[in-house]
Amino acid sequence: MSSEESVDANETGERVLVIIPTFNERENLPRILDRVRAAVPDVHVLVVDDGSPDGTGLIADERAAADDRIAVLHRTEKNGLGPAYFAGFGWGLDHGFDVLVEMDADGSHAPEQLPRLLTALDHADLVIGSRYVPGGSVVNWPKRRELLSKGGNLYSRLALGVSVKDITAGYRAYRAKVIRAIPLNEVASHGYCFQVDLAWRTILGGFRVVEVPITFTEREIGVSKMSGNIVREALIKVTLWGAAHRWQQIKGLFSRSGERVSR
Ligand SMILES: Nc1nc2c(ncn2[C@@H]2O[C@H](COP(=O)(O)OP(=O)(O)OP(=O)(O)O)[C@@H](O)[C@H]2O)c(=O)[nH]1
Ligand SMILES: [Mg+2]
Repeated sequence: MSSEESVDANETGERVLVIIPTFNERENLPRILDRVRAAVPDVHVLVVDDGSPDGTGLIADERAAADDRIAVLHRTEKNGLGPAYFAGFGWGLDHGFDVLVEMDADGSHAPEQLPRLLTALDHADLVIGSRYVPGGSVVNWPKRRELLSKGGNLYSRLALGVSVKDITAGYRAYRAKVIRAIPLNEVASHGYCFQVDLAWRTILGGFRVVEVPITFTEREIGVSKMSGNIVREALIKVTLWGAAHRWQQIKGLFSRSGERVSR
Protein backbone atom coordinates (compact mmCIF):
# COMPACT_ATOMS: atom_id res chain seq x y z
CA MET A 1 0.00 0.00 0.00
CA SER A 2 1.44 3.39 -0.90
CA SER A 3 1.12 6.45 1.32
CA GLU A 4 -1.15 8.09 -1.30
CA GLU A 5 -3.76 5.36 -1.05
CA SER A 6 -6.70 5.98 1.18
CA VAL A 7 -7.28 3.91 4.29
CA ASP A 8 -10.71 2.42 4.92
CA ALA A 9 -12.37 3.21 8.20
CA ASN A 10 -13.84 0.54 10.46
CA GLU A 11 -17.34 0.63 11.96
CA THR A 12 -16.39 3.22 14.54
CA GLY A 13 -15.01 5.49 11.85
CA GLU A 14 -11.44 4.99 13.06
CA ARG A 15 -8.79 3.71 10.73
CA VAL A 16 -7.19 0.84 12.61
CA LEU A 17 -3.82 -0.79 11.94
CA VAL A 18 -2.97 -4.05 13.70
CA ILE A 19 0.81 -4.43 13.89
CA ILE A 20 2.05 -8.02 14.19
CA PRO A 21 5.80 -8.45 14.77
CA THR A 22 7.20 -11.80 13.71
CA PHE A 23 10.34 -13.79 14.15
CA ASN A 24 10.09 -17.43 13.05
CA GLU A 25 6.31 -17.67 13.21
CA ARG A 26 5.64 -19.49 9.91
CA GLU A 27 3.00 -21.74 11.40
CA ASN A 28 1.36 -19.13 13.56
CA LEU A 29 1.17 -16.25 11.08
CA PRO A 30 -1.50 -17.67 8.69
CA ARG A 31 -3.68 -18.64 11.65
CA ILE A 32 -3.51 -15.26 13.31
CA LEU A 33 -4.17 -13.44 10.03
CA ASP A 34 -7.25 -15.63 9.40
CA ARG A 35 -8.51 -14.94 12.90
CA VAL A 36 -8.00 -11.18 12.54
CA ARG A 37 -9.86 -11.14 9.23
CA ALA A 38 -12.76 -13.14 10.70
CA ALA A 39 -13.02 -11.16 13.94
CA VAL A 40 -12.45 -7.60 12.67
CA PRO A 41 -12.81 -7.69 8.89
CA ASP A 42 -12.16 -4.00 8.27
CA VAL A 43 -8.86 -3.50 10.03
CA HIS A 44 -5.57 -3.23 8.21
CA VAL A 45 -2.63 -5.40 9.23
CA LEU A 46 1.09 -4.73 9.10
CA VAL A 47 3.42 -7.69 9.61
CA VAL A 48 6.87 -6.57 10.77
CA ASP A 49 9.26 -9.42 10.09
CA ASP A 50 12.90 -9.33 11.17
CA GLY A 51 14.25 -11.51 8.35
CA SER A 52 12.93 -14.75 9.89
CA PRO A 53 15.12 -17.64 8.73
CA ASP A 54 12.06 -19.94 8.65
CA GLY A 55 10.46 -18.01 5.79
CA THR A 56 7.76 -16.18 7.77
CA GLY A 57 8.44 -13.09 5.65
CA LEU A 58 7.61 -14.96 2.42
CA ILE A 59 4.36 -16.22 3.87
CA ALA A 60 3.53 -12.66 4.90
CA ASP A 61 4.27 -11.48 1.33
CA GLU A 62 1.92 -14.12 -0.10
CA ARG A 63 -0.86 -13.03 2.21
CA ALA A 64 -0.24 -9.36 1.38
CA ALA A 65 -0.44 -10.13 -2.35
CA ALA A 66 -3.87 -11.68 -1.83
CA ASP A 67 -5.30 -9.06 0.57
CA ASP A 68 -4.82 -5.35 -0.01
CA ARG A 69 -5.37 -4.67 3.68
CA ILE A 70 -2.27 -6.63 4.64
CA ALA A 71 1.20 -5.09 4.26
CA VAL A 72 4.64 -6.31 5.23
CA LEU A 73 7.65 -4.48 6.58
CA HIS A 74 10.84 -6.48 6.08
CA ARG A 75 13.75 -5.73 8.36
CA THR A 76 17.08 -7.32 7.74
CA GLU A 77 17.93 -8.76 11.14
CA LYS A 78 16.41 -9.70 14.49
CA ASN A 79 16.62 -6.48 16.40
CA GLY A 80 14.21 -6.91 19.31
CA LEU A 81 10.49 -6.41 19.74
CA GLY A 82 10.64 -2.69 20.64
CA PRO A 83 12.42 -1.56 17.47
CA ALA A 84 10.12 -3.78 15.35
CA TYR A 85 7.07 -2.07 16.85
CA PHE A 86 8.60 1.39 16.49
CA ALA A 87 9.15 0.74 12.79
CA GLY A 88 5.53 -0.43 12.56
CA PHE A 89 4.27 2.66 14.41
CA GLY A 90 6.24 4.90 12.03
CA TRP A 91 4.68 3.14 9.05
CA GLY A 92 1.22 3.45 10.58
CA LEU A 93 1.60 7.18 11.23
CA ASP A 94 2.96 7.75 7.72
CA HIS A 95 -0.09 5.98 6.31
CA GLY A 96 -2.58 8.04 8.28
CA PHE A 97 -3.98 5.47 10.71
CA ASP A 98 -5.91 6.70 13.77
CA VAL A 99 -5.37 3.64 15.94
CA LEU A 100 -2.28 1.47 16.25
CA VAL A 101 -2.75 -1.99 17.76
CA GLU A 102 -0.01 -4.26 19.12
CA MET A 103 -0.68 -7.98 18.74
CA ASP A 104 1.59 -11.03 19.07
CA ALA A 105 1.67 -13.53 16.22
CA ASP A 106 1.60 -16.60 18.46
CA GLY A 107 -2.10 -16.53 19.32
CA SER A 108 -1.63 -15.28 22.88
CA HIS A 109 -3.65 -12.17 22.02
CA ALA A 110 -7.07 -13.25 20.78
CA PRO A 111 -8.19 -11.20 17.75
CA GLU A 112 -11.75 -12.06 18.82
CA GLN A 113 -11.23 -9.75 21.81
CA LEU A 114 -9.95 -6.83 19.75
CA PRO A 115 -13.42 -5.21 19.47
CA ARG A 116 -13.34 -4.93 23.25
CA LEU A 117 -10.12 -2.94 23.13
CA LEU A 118 -11.35 -0.74 20.28
CA THR A 119 -14.63 0.04 22.04
CA ALA A 120 -12.79 1.08 25.21
CA LEU A 121 -10.73 3.47 23.11
CA ASP A 122 -13.83 5.69 22.93
CA HIS A 123 -12.88 6.86 26.42
CA ALA A 124 -9.13 6.34 26.41
CA ASP A 125 -5.95 7.13 24.54
CA LEU A 126 -4.30 3.81 25.36
CA VAL A 127 -6.23 0.62 26.04
CA ILE A 128 -4.30 -2.26 27.58
CA GLY A 129 -5.63 -5.81 27.24
CA SER A 130 -5.09 -6.85 30.83
CA ARG A 131 -4.63 -10.27 32.40
CA TYR A 132 -4.82 -8.90 35.92
CA VAL A 133 -8.06 -6.90 36.12
CA PRO A 134 -11.30 -8.70 37.11
CA GLY A 135 -12.35 -10.93 34.22
CA GLY A 136 -8.82 -11.21 32.82
CA SER A 137 -7.02 -14.55 32.81
CA VAL A 138 -4.03 -16.56 31.63
CA VAL A 139 -4.40 -19.99 30.04
CA ASN A 140 -1.67 -22.63 29.99
CA TRP A 141 1.11 -20.67 31.59
CA PRO A 142 3.73 -22.53 33.58
CA LYS A 143 3.75 -21.35 37.22
CA ARG A 144 7.26 -19.91 36.77
CA ARG A 145 6.18 -17.72 33.85
CA GLU A 146 3.12 -16.49 35.72
CA LEU A 147 5.18 -15.59 38.78
CA LEU A 148 7.66 -13.72 36.60
CA SER A 149 4.87 -11.72 34.98
CA LYS A 150 3.03 -10.96 38.21
CA GLY A 151 6.30 -10.11 39.97
CA GLY A 152 7.34 -7.81 37.12
CA ASN A 153 4.02 -6.02 37.25
CA LEU A 154 4.04 -5.62 41.02
CA TYR A 155 7.59 -4.32 40.94
CA SER A 156 6.77 -1.85 38.15
CA ARG A 157 3.67 -0.61 39.99
CA LEU A 158 5.65 0.01 43.17
CA ALA A 159 8.74 1.48 41.49
CA LEU A 160 6.78 3.85 39.25
CA GLY A 161 3.85 4.49 41.57
CA VAL A 162 1.21 3.73 38.91
CA SER A 163 -2.07 1.85 39.26
CA VAL A 164 -2.01 -0.06 35.95
CA LYS A 165 -2.37 -3.75 36.81
CA ASP A 166 -0.75 -5.18 33.67
CA ILE A 167 1.81 -2.61 32.57
CA THR A 168 3.99 -5.29 30.89
CA ALA A 169 1.11 -6.47 28.68
CA GLY A 170 1.64 -6.54 24.94
CA TYR A 171 -1.95 -6.46 23.66
CA ARG A 172 -2.71 -2.77 23.26
CA ALA A 173 -4.52 -0.16 21.23
CA TYR A 174 -2.97 3.30 21.03
CA ARG A 175 -4.50 6.43 19.62
CA ALA A 176 -2.07 7.72 17.01
CA LYS A 177 -1.71 11.03 18.87
CA VAL A 178 -0.07 9.20 21.80
CA ILE A 179 2.55 7.60 19.59
CA ARG A 180 3.08 10.89 17.80
CA ALA A 181 3.74 12.56 21.17
CA ILE A 182 6.41 10.06 22.22
CA PRO A 183 9.92 10.54 20.82
CA LEU A 184 10.39 6.89 19.86
CA ASN A 185 14.07 7.42 19.05
CA GLU A 186 14.59 8.17 22.75
CA VAL A 187 13.00 4.89 23.83
CA ALA A 188 16.10 2.75 24.06
CA SER A 189 14.52 -0.42 25.41
CA HIS A 190 14.95 -3.43 23.12
CA GLY A 191 13.29 -6.17 25.11
CA TYR A 192 9.72 -6.28 26.27
CA CYS A 193 10.28 -3.53 28.83
CA PHE A 194 9.63 -1.07 26.02
CA GLN A 195 5.97 -1.88 26.83
CA VAL A 196 6.46 -0.50 30.35
CA ASP A 197 8.44 2.40 28.90
CA LEU A 198 5.65 3.38 26.49
CA ALA A 199 2.88 3.03 29.08
CA TRP A 200 4.92 5.10 31.53
CA ARG A 201 5.51 7.85 28.95
CA THR A 202 1.81 7.73 28.04
CA ILE A 203 0.84 8.27 31.68
CA LEU A 204 3.44 11.02 32.20
CA GLY A 205 2.13 12.68 29.03
CA GLY A 206 -1.28 13.03 30.70
CA PHE A 207 -3.07 10.63 28.36
CA ARG A 208 -5.92 8.41 29.53
CA VAL A 209 -5.01 4.76 30.07
CA VAL A 210 -7.72 2.11 30.49
CA GLU A 211 -7.39 -1.64 31.06
CA VAL A 212 -9.90 -4.16 29.70
CA PRO A 213 -9.84 -7.84 30.66
CA ILE A 214 -8.45 -10.35 28.17
CA THR A 215 -7.82 -14.06 28.12
CA PHE A 216 -4.13 -14.55 27.37
CA THR A 217 -3.34 -18.01 26.00
CA GLU A 218 0.22 -19.32 25.98
CA ARG A 219 1.59 -20.07 22.52
CA GLU A 220 0.96 -23.63 21.35
CA ILE A 221 3.34 -23.60 18.39
CA GLY A 222 6.79 -22.13 17.88
CA VAL A 223 9.49 -20.92 20.20
CA SER A 224 9.34 -18.14 22.78
CA LYS A 225 11.83 -15.29 22.37
CA MET A 226 11.72 -14.34 26.04
CA SER A 227 15.19 -14.45 27.66
CA GLY A 228 17.07 -13.69 30.87
CA ASN A 229 18.56 -10.59 29.22
CA ILE A 230 15.09 -9.25 28.55
CA VAL A 231 14.09 -9.72 32.19
CA ARG A 232 17.33 -8.11 33.44
CA GLU A 233 16.92 -5.12 31.12
CA ALA A 234 13.39 -4.59 32.43
CA LEU A 235 14.40 -4.81 36.08
CA ILE A 236 17.25 -2.33 35.75
CA LYS A 237 15.35 0.17 33.61
CA VAL A 238 12.16 0.20 35.69
CA THR A 239 14.25 0.79 38.82
CA LEU A 240 16.05 3.72 37.15
CA TRP A 241 12.83 5.29 35.83
CA GLY A 242 11.19 5.01 39.24
CA ALA A 243 14.22 6.52 40.99
CA ALA A 244 14.45 9.35 38.47
CA HIS A 245 10.76 10.13 38.88
CA ARG A 246 10.99 10.14 42.68
CA TRP A 247 14.02 12.42 42.43
CA GLN A 248 12.05 14.87 40.28
CA GLN A 249 9.23 14.80 42.83
CA ILE A 250 11.63 15.48 45.69
CA LYS A 251 13.28 18.33 43.77
CA GLY A 252 9.79 19.72 43.09
CA LEU A 253 8.97 19.66 46.81
CA PHE A 254 12.17 21.52 47.67
CA SER A 255 11.72 24.15 45.00
CA ARG A 256 8.09 24.69 46.10
CA SER A 257 9.11 25.11 49.73
CA GLY A 258 11.93 27.39 48.54
CA GLU A 259 9.34 29.56 46.79
CA ARG A 260 7.34 29.84 49.99
CA VAL A 261 10.41 30.89 51.96
CA SER A 262 11.44 33.53 49.48
CA ARG A 263 8.00 35.14 49.40
N1 LIG B 1 10.02 -8.57 14.35
C1 LIG B 1 10.34 -9.13 15.54
N2 LIG B 1 9.40 -9.82 16.22
C2 LIG B 1 9.76 -10.38 17.42
C3 LIG B 1 11.05 -10.26 17.97
N3 LIG B 1 11.06 -10.91 19.18
C4 LIG B 1 9.81 -11.42 19.35
N4 LIG B 1 9.03 -11.11 18.28
C5 LIG B 1 7.60 -11.41 18.07
O1 LIG B 1 6.92 -10.81 19.16
C6 LIG B 1 5.83 -11.61 19.58
C7 LIG B 1 6.01 -11.99 21.04
O2 LIG B 1 7.12 -12.86 21.17
P1 LIG B 1 7.10 -14.18 22.09
O3 LIG B 1 8.33 -14.96 21.84
O4 LIG B 1 5.80 -14.88 21.91
O5 LIG B 1 7.21 -13.54 23.49
P2 LIG B 1 6.23 -13.57 24.68
O6 LIG B 1 4.83 -13.75 24.18
O7 LIG B 1 6.51 -12.41 25.55
O8 LIG B 1 6.76 -14.84 25.44
P3 LIG B 1 6.06 -16.27 25.60
O9 LIG B 1 4.94 -16.05 26.55
O10 LIG B 1 7.14 -17.10 26.14
O11 LIG B 1 5.57 -16.68 24.23
C8 LIG B 1 5.79 -12.79 18.62
O12 LIG B 1 4.92 -12.49 17.57
C9 LIG B 1 7.24 -12.88 18.13
O13 LIG B 1 7.36 -13.50 16.87
C10 LIG B 1 12.03 -9.52 17.22
O14 LIG B 1 13.19 -9.37 17.62
N5 LIG B 1 11.61 -8.98 16.03
MG1 LIG C 1 4.21 -15.28 23.19
